[in-house]
Amino acid sequence: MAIERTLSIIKPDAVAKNVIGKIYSRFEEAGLKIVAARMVQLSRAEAEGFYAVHAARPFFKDLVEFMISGPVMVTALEGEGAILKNRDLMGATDPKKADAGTIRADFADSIDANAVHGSDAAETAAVEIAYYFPALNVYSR
Ligand code: RTP
Ligand code: MG
Repeated sequence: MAIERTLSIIKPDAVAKNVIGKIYSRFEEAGLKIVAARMVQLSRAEAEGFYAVHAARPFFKDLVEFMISGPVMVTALEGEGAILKNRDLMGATDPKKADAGTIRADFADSIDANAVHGSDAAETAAVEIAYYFPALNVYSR
């Protein structure tokens, strides 16, 4: 399988719970490398832009409010099949439906406060990584 990059965001609920390190350990144990990272307090405009694909959905306003409720940890991950691997580690969007042992099953409280974001395809991964990191600040290793 090809080496890919994907964007992870540890959302405000998980940052507030002080589990950044525990979530990073899941990535590392699965063979994903952290190749860029920043803690960011998103502005409303940034959160709306990031989730623009969901702008017409009924949950959009709550999603934006939640994403700006505190700092997030934005991380670029690299590894074999990184996009799908990260989605598997995350578990289902609704933590009640997430498999045992996934990040959302273990750290998320609700479908709104669901601990992590992960890119869902190669195209979105490229756009999302570029949204947060100039190419020079992503370190393949
Ligand atoms: P994410 O983009 O954050 O990684 O989450 P995802 O792919 O698993 O889910 P997505 O469909 O992209 O939805 C983005 C976020 O919107 C919230 N959501 N709420 N109430 C609802 O029915 C609902 N559906 C989605 C979730 O917080 C989800 O992470
Ligand atoms: Mg999504």
